Amino acid sequence: MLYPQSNDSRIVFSLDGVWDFRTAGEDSYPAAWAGAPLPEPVPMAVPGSYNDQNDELNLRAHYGWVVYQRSFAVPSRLMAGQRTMLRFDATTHAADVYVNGQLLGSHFGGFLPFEFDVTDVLRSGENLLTVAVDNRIGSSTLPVGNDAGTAFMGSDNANVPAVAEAKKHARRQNLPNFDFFNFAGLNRHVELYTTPASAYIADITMTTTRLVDVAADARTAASAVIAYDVTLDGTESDDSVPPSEQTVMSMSDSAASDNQAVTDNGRRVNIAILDSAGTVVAGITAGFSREGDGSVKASGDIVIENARLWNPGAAYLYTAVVTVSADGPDDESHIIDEYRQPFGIRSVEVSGTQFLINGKPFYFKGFGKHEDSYFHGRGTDDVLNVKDVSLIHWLHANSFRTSHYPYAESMYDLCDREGIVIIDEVPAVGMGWPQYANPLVAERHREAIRDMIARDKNHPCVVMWSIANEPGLDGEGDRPRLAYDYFRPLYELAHACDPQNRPVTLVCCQNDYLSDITERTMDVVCINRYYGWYNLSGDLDAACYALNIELDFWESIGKPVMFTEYGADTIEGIHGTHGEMFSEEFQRDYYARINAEIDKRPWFVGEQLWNFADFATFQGIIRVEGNRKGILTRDRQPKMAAHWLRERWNGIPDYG
Ligand code: BDP
Repeated sequence: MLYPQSNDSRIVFSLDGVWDFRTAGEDSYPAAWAGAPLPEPVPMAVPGSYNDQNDELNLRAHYGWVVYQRSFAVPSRLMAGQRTMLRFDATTHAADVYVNGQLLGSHFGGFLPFEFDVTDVLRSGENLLTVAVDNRIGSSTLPVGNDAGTAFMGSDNANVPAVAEAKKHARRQNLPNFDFFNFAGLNRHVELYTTPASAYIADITMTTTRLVDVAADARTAASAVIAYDVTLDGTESDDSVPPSEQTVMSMSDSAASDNQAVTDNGRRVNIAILDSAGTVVAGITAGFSREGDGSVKASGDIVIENARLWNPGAAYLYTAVVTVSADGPDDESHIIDEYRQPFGIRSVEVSGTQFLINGKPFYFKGFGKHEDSYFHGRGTDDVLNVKDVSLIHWLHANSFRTSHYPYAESMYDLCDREGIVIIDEVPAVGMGWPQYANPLVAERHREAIRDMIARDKNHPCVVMWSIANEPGLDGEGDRPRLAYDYFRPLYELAHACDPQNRPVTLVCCQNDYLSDITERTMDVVCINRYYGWYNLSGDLDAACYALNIELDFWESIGKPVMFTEYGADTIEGIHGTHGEMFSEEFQRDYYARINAEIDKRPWFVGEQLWNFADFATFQGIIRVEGNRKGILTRDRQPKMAAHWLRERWNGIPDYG
């Protein structure tokens, strides 16, 4: 699914703004609300989580459905003959969407886009858009919650009669099996956009398949072969077409060459490759052909001479200007549709114990993050994203993981442009044995992997896919292969979906690494470790001793290994001469000691600590105003460790 774009063939209308809002029931919402103005609504900004936007309603505690509504008018003359789509960048977690009282459909899954064709639904004048959103999580959702609904975080005390009785009467609430606040609602942008109706560009894939003579600094290659793949759809896209012929043009030819391959229905694609200055450096014209699965595609190779490579810290982007055209009855060529797809040229590969970008061993310096901020919750916030990227540069970091769900598209665009490396993660967090036996979870998990890779495949910043965070792994009890049997097909699916065949990982919890059989089968071993915090708490000598024992084991596996989490809760302003837990000194000392151990291991390919910044969590007895493991506060001020890490990372090059 291509991100909506305005150009000569397409229009985008934003539906962001202040909508009407009502809370509804746990299991349902009044049907009448779908087709008529909401009774006594409160204002609610979109994009944004609803939880922190209203102080009269207790929206952090809300459990179940809410209803959003707004009306809008469209310039029907502009849209005549066009295909009109209604797109949600993400709604968390389930949504029913109505236009003028008509149910368009439902979507499940809180972090990836979905859309509906509203061409025949919209009317001229005002249209009423109603979106009902359910925030409930449970044992079949991703991320995973606790079905009970009235269990409590903290001590269970089930044997205390009064507690047991009170639980029967307690309000139902979301109980996450994960440690970030369950921010919900219309978290990301809502747009209407058009494409041509008869034939439109449905998808574009640009994949670096070969680099020739990469320079020692990996900034350039004598040439790069880019595989392109353009999918055409629409009411007339499937006119039978024969296999196409195509012409590869290098920089010395012009993209406007008249040596064009034209199919018998006359429809053809032109791809002009622009460098960052907007100069055409290569191009191709090709016809479409019908694939075995019925789709209509144009695919082949484009060669770019003297290619500039995308590198961490030294990004370089090209743009593929994709134009579909056909000859009209007047024999003149007419443009049917067009789309500008940015892409970067780079390779990613695991070789032995190294993680190679453009053939050079890369070292990950960075963090796990969250989409999380005051007032917005998990709502898309470009000011925050720009600020975070500037802090990543300030820290001399080069990467982060989208823990624990795919982020808004604009963050990937920023990282493409700023040369920041991303490990892209699906919202599979909180998983264990009940989920492995549940086919609905497996189906949702497959869908999340497919949709994430389909959405993010062209981003050069994405160098690895993470198919889960800290799932229960095998080795315990009498079901030794359950996790392996569940995750192996997903690992293979991720590889099969990715045209670039990037490395795939699963991020593993502090566990019995000797008996676990799944983590070691990943392309990169990604470990979350809390020696010195959750275990051996406060004793950094013991923590280092334990870590070294475990690292000796990973050395024997012969794969690249990295931290994807390690850290210590730290309250800014708490200090101590001997750096006890929760003090700023302890966090700094923790990183100094643990990092000194990994520095001895050349096969250790990265340190992504936990977390970039403090973030909101569900309330509970181990969280004071959320998770405080940030090296920055929630309002992005550095703790003492941030200054220490900044100096350390300044001394560690991206390429080892
Ligand atoms: C890990 C989780 C992460 C938590 C972190 C913590 O992956 O989401 O926030 O622990 O407890 O288990 O700080």
